Amino acid sequence: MPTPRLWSWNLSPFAGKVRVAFAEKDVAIELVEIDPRQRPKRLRELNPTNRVPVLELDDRTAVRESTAICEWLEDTHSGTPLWPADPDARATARGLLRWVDDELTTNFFLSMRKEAFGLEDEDHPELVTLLRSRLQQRWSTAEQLLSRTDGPWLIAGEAPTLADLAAAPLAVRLPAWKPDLVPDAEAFPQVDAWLSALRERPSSAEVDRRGAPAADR
Ligand SMILES: N[C@@H](CCC(=O)N[C@@H](CS)C(=O)NCC(=O)O)C(=O)O
Repeated sequence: MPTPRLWSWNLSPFAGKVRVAFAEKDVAIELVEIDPRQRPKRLRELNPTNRVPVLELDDRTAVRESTAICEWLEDTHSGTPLWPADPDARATARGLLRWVDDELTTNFFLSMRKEAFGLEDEDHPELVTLLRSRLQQRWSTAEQLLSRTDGPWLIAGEAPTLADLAAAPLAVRLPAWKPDLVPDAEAFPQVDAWLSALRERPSSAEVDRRGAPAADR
């Protein structure tokens, strides 16, 4: 199988989630870095939404959406499983992954993007503050979810599942970009342990990884 090509942006948490998953699985990818302000024409050909990540498999096949790309990775490669083997645990993990993406990752990274690139005309003027307060409100739910296992992962077991790995970009970026938003370790000890465990994995280095600029291709 030729090395798959991942269209990526190093600041994208969804591209970061895919890079982390490939590293956990020990599968090589060719990384193409986009500049979100000047997206290459080829990106829209591969993905009409013009978003990253996109996995280009060959001239005619591209997989869009970070979770779909990770599912493809799991289905096509052996090695460390990204999902639990048990169907009940697997379904639970899929639901938790969705929650991490929608409630943790999106609230934080959208607030950063809106702060950096500015609000759209239709956005609420306090959108950045709203998104951050939504994130703060989610820590107690995260604490409850993590308290159901012996830790540090969302599903009981030695290794993280994709539901955990999806939070790696948040675990790395939150203390680096907005230390004041890091959940209080005394109030949320399980969340603190979870984010630390993600940061300690070698795969967390992928959060910062940049590819070769798309313009060079
Ligand atoms: N649900 C998508 C989200 C992808 C996404 O929002 N990508 C962002 C970067 S983090 C993007 O390319 N946004 C461009 C835009 O919204 O115009 C996934 O999981 O892949």
